[in-house]
Amino acid sequence: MQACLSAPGTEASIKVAEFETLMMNPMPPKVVEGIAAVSRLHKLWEAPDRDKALAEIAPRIQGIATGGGHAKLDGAMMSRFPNLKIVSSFGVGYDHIDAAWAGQHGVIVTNTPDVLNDEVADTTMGLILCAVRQLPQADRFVREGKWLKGAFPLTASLRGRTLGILGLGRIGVTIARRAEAFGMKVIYHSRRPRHEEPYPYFPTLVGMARACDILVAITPGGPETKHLINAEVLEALGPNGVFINVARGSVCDEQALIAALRDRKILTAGLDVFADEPNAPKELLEMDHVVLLPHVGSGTNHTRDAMGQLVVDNIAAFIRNGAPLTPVAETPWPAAGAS
Ligand code: NAP
Ligand code: 8YV
Repeated sequence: MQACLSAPGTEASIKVAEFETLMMNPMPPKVVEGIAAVSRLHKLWEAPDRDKALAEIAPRIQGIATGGGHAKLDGAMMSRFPNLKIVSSFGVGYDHIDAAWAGQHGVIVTNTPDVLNDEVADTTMGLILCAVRQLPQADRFVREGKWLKGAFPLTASLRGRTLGILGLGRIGVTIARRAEAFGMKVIYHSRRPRHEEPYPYFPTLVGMARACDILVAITPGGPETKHLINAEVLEALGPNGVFINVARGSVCDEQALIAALRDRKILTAGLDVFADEPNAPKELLEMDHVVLLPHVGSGTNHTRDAMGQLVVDNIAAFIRNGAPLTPVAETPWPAAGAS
């Protein structure tokens, strides 16, 4: 590539062939190939001495591609790259990146919103059905030969149940539409009401927990949402209540959840995310009445390809004209005040 394209919003125009991108850990092969096609890609994991390689290339790095496994990218790490302009992250949640630091230091952070809404909403409905109807347990019942000795016990039902959504954002709304099709009533809590949506808004989470039967968490992670789901909320959900977490493990106080499940303060839980992935707490592993998934909300070939494409497209668009496609709220583009 010979082009020397103007890059508004950056200090100078960027020669495409000179744009250097760092990938610290392996990403899906299509992302690796895509970024290598639009810039000079450094695969840090292939370097025999990572620290030495980083010290040598750091001044030339303008882009970082990251994601998968949620390796932390904090201010201390980003400050090692004096010419860093863009961090393109795989996944819509970016609680593993210090986006506030990036915003204050002129670094754009991009994520992969919208392309995964349907997949994550499908997984959520699957998890709700599995938890309420105890489908994985029923599968185990057949495999273990228990059906030969008697019928599987009757379970709870979705009939007449109200779904409470914590975080009626892009994915939350997509879940709400599916829940309506299942005949469920939908209510929600977030910091602000969404007046364009038809669902009743609850200004407090405890208030919503009291009014719903199945509580789905689908907010971002990070300090602002840490342990929103606590003992009080679970108590309010009640003994027939079902808790579903497809947000981040940090949103739920896992010890409070374990106690609520053990003491039958809630009926069951379906969890796709955990505080210390890939470790799930031993107490949960030992409970037969909960359903545990290994963070597979968006985990299909179709959707991971779409997410990967957006990681590549953000870097390519930035190189082409300085305008990333999906910057996060902390690093808006054009920057506030830019003409
Ligand atoms: P989004 O459109 O930004 O929606 C986030 C929602 O959370 C908004 O409704 C927001 O409303 C609400 N919220 C934020 N902070 C809150 C707080 N402190 N208290 C109450 N509500 C709060 O994001 P999205 O695209 O739907 O994604 C949501 C999250 O889902 C991601 O950040 C990620 O953590 C998780 N996720 C998980 C998987 C998985 O595989 N399990 C896959 C994709 C995404 P207000 O701003 O009005 O409060
Ligand atoms: C991904 C997710 O599995 O988008 C998110 O926020 O949690 C999932 O879609 C994850 O980001 C990939 O590491």
